Amino acid sequence: MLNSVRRLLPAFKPLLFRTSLSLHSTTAQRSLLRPRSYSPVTNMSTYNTPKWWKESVIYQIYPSSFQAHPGAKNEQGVGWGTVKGITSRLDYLKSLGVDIVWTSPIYKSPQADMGYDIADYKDIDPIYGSVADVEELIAECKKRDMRLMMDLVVNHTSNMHQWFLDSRSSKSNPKRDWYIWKDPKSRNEAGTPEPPNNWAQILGEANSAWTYDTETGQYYLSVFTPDQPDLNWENPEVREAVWDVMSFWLDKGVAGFRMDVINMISKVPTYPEAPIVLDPATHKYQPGTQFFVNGPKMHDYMHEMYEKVLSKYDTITVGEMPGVDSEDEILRTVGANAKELNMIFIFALVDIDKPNVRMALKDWDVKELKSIVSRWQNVMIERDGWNSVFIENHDNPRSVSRYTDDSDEWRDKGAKLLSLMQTTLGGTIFVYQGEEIGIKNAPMEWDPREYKDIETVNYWNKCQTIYKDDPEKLKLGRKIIQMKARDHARTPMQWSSSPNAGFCDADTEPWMRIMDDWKTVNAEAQMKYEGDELSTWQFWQRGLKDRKEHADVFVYGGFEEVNKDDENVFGYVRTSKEGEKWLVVLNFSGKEQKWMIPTKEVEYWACSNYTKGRADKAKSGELVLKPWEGVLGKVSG
Ligand code: TEU
Repeated sequence: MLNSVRRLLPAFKPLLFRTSLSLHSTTAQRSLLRPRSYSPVTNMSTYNTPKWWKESVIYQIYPSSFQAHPGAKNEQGVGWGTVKGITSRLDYLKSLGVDIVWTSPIYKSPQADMGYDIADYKDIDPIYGSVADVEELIAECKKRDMRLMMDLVVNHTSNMHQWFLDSRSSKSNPKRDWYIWKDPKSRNEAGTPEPPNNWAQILGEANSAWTYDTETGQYYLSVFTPDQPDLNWENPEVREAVWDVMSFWLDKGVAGFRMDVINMISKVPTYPEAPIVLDPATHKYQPGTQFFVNGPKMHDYMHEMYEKVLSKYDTITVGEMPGVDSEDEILRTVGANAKELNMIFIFALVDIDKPNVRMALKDWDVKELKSIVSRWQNVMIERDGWNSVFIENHDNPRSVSRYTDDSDEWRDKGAKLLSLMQTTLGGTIFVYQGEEIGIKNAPMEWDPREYKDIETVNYWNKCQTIYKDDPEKLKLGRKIIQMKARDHARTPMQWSSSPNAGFCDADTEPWMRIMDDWKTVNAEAQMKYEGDELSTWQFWQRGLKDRKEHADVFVYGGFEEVNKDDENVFGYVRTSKEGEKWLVVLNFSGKEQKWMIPTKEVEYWACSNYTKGRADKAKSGELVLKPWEGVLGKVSG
């Protein structure tokens, strides 16, 4: 599949320009890293001090697509997931091994960006339910010894938030300074204004990050879309308002927050022009991320948040932090004594195929994947930080399609291989809705109009305008959508072979097309599957259970990558403080591989993605791995 894309790539140069501040670690950067082989957890470190938020299993719910309760429809009469629907599935989540449910935003919102545009932080959107429903969800979680984590989206609000409506109403409104307003850079002869700088919108890269307001003759900054004006964090009233929102939900008993683009809250105050990295013939506006990712005052704001709110509660906090690669910078947030956040989402792995904009392609290989994973495992152990372990979320394509082979022949093996990797890595583990049954990307045959996400809609509109006379580029545009669109993660959950996959009522059309394979690929079928090997769901359940039972090793243990130079196989040893050792060997290729066992004797191979129980394989010397095979072996001390 990748090969056909590679052939098309040279025709599509503009998207391959590199940013001066690369969002990935380049070869040059990587060579500066200290060579790392074995990272034991030292006595000085608090890395392996047990904490509930370290060993919890978190499951991310994309609420519109998870479960509609009976009779639930949105205003357009289509099936839409609800809070009551989530509550009805808590037993399912419990049986998978989940401790914390994180739901993407369910607050009041016009849904321009699926709830990441919030119009009232203290209310729930009626399409999802009510505050009382959330209180019930919290209580039902508690009964099962589970917790609820909310999404906190405070880099920006909706343009329909009362704060913004007030702010835009006049230049003298007391809320004017709650957002970032600037005069036009210039006006042409006809009086048409030019935005204050050339920054591009993130979810519509052909457009400006600034939106003009004709009433007051100024632009406001809206780095994602015009519907999402950026809050002005320089203003202390804004920060107080955010602390108030956080306390509101923490007082209701939520466990903590996943914080949306929390590293974008501080902008370089001079708002400089972005360097030209995309072809200016087709892209008038350029990525300005380097001027608002980990900006000058970010850590001041994070400390204030900690002091004013987080230090008063026992919370779980996860910052979404795209575009930052510096270890020092990341440790300033997640270091044990940083007094900022418990952990962040580092984007390196999910950006492995990203050049300078997300809707584009970049080649990658298994060695790169290995080095990214090993690097962050080692960094956090050596520098007393903490990792989040994830490869899917609502902004990314499906992992089985992206990192393995999603054909009928290999899909289950691939999904289980990725499960084995994640359940044996150090840090707090995140499972994304549908990942546990190996949902894959929608196929090429889906018309681009099936995609609902504003990013894809804007991207496809742009392709159709810019490349209207170039069928090859349009074809590549479609391919990019098939490989990268965020909607792959947003198709409704496949619960069973009942109508609409059990997602919504039989006589209600789901808000988004369900994957065509739901009759065979669904949670119910996989939970009761009986065969020579475990289903993907059962494999996840097993992995999460083993991880908990051996938390000393898999959550808190040391990490050592082995046979580093192998181009296809990722091998590593995890070791507990007491010396319990496990070897993980993952064949990231569709071919049989021979691999030398580097450790002493393997006592037994506890699991494989090809078997139900123990695997019968060589215990020393040469190990033969089948395509996409992953094995976990107990190593003698
Ligand atoms: O995403 C921020 C982000 O930078 C990306 O993951 C984003 O999806 C990608 O850059 C698009 O090319 C967060 C949310 O997770 C996402 O769903 C929202 O759209 C975005 O913030 C704005 O709130």
